[in-house]
Amino acid sequence: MGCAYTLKMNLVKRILEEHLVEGELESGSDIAIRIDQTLTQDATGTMAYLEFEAMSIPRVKTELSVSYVDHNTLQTDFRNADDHRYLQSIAARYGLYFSRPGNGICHQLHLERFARPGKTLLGSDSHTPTAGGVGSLAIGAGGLNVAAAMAGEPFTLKCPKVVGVRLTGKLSPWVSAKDVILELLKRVDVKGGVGKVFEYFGPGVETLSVPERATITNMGTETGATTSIFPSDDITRQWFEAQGRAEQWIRLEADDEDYDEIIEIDLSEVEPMVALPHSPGNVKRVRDVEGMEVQQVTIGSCTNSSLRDLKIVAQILKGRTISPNLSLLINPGSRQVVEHLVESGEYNYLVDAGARIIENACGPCIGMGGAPPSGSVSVRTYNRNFEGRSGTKDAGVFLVSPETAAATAIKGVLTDPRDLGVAPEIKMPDRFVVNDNMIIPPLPPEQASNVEIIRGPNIKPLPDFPPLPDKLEGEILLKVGDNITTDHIMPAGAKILPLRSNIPEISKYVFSRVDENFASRAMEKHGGFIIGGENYGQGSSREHAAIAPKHLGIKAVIAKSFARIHRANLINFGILPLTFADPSDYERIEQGDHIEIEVGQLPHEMVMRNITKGEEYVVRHDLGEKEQEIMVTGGLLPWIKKKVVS
Ligand code: MIC
Ligand code: SF4
Repeated sequence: MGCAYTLKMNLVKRILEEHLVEGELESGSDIAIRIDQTLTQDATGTMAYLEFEAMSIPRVKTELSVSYVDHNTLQTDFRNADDHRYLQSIAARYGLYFSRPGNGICHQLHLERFARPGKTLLGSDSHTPTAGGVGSLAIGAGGLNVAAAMAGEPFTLKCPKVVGVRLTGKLSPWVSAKDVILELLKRVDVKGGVGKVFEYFGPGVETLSVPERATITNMGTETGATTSIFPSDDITRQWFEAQGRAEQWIRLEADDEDYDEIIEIDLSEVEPMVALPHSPGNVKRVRDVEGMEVQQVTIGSCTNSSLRDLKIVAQILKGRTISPNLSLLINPGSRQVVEHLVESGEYNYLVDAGARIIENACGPCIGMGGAPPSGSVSVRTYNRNFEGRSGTKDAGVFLVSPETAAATAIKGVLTDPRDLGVAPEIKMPDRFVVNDNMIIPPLPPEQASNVEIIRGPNIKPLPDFPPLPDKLEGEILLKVGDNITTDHIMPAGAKILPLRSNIPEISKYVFSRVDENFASRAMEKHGGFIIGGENYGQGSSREHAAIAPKHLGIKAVIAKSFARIHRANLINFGILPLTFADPSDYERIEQGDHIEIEVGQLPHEMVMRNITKGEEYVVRHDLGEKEQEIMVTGGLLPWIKKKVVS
């Protein structure tokens, strides 16, 4: 069990301690925590439920599990629709809530309807920390980890360092929460949060509404952080009351500021910010880069699709017309948001100004439609601007606040919203319209056990995961640089996303945007190795970035460092994540080199022989005891099956 009970603790420690099942609350050491809630979305969910089914558990063991459909809603053929039907039947059979397509984006919906202060939430999507906006300890993970949590397994993670972000002051007109998180990204970049949780505190907290806090915790993901969290205070209470969930609110505030590190942000000094292509960490002041011509503006996504955000956009656009040189797309976060916009008349301001309002779903954020023209500038309120993610490889995506996006849509050039004069006021409702008719509740167990699971032809069974051999050998199939994202490894978008339930098919696209021959080379050589730089696998939680390479025979990735979720996904699917003892060895290895590693019983240091060059390098792993067992067994699924049988 964890450290002795102390009354004074920061929020993160307090929630971790209440959920601790194994280990000590010392940063960097392996701990396991009980998971209260899970969420999945359709692009990672089908795989997660195939994995859950393979665990032979009759019903989810969590307090609450929700299956959302929001990513794959284009339905250009039967495949997405088949996945939705499969997910609905799974939810009915195993005791989950099912949020039907069109209801909204998982994170916005979870914040509105299910997230609770003090609860742990594990989601198969990297932006699960959105729920940290109401004081939930919400962590993104691979689908298999979420499946294991639904089966009642505790979730293992490295006990994070807790960074206190002290907010003072108050945001100026035209500046909003997105600018705050961009300011943080400017300071810490896309790796600065690795192994850490950002806990917000200080007098500035009470100046931010729940949706604003959620924008900040949502995009905290882009720093590489395990999660981000706000306290649950009177502002949070008002949110719960307005959502008709007053009884689910509890007060939860840090009673000690014993942070490992403190970052100070004076909200009154924050200015409109923008992340330049192709990294969310490439942040500048809008003032410093304003004026460039823009061909597309998109507003929405799980970062900025709340009622607060779309109301301000509507008020800015009221009575105006968007610039003739660009198009404006809006993907709202939920039906609740849309219903309020309609009721207040603000929906018309958007439509009249020329906005193309699309479905309440991820949409253009993940390249599901709405691709910008070639060579263009797309200004988005989203959280990621990785190359090619928009669906247009040579477009440059700029990430901004809703205020900056709306001002830009009017002017046709990147615009600091302060140039528009007096900032509009918005009025938030005291009570939200609550209509959960698109959320199907779990069936009682006696009815659930009769439900038939419906699988379409695109849903292929999981591949086999054989145990780790004593020796790994083969060719270096690819060498890449720093900050390789999961969008590089396993691209998404309208063409590839529908293949998420079909590993043999989706495997053909591994690294396709980096090297189109990668998959065929890997197949021809019967697998091999990948060499990566720093922060390999940043971004999404998609476990396809591990399963698909596994299917192609990838045995190990040797990198300078790994992003948290991707590292866990590699282990879950039996690919060994190794780092160089001497990072300069990275320079010596080339694509095509033949290498051998005796892994035996997985000592923490091993010798990697480069047969082609006649050299040897020391490589390391940092796997904890349980992770080593999982790796040797061939992955988390065979490990859990073995545990269930024994
Ligand atoms: C993303 O924003 O990249 C996604 C799509 O939501 C992913 C999940 C996925 O790849 O399905 C994420 O962030 O985890
Ligand atoms: Fe969906 Fe985009 Fe949010 Fe990912 S980042 S969950 S694709 S809206």
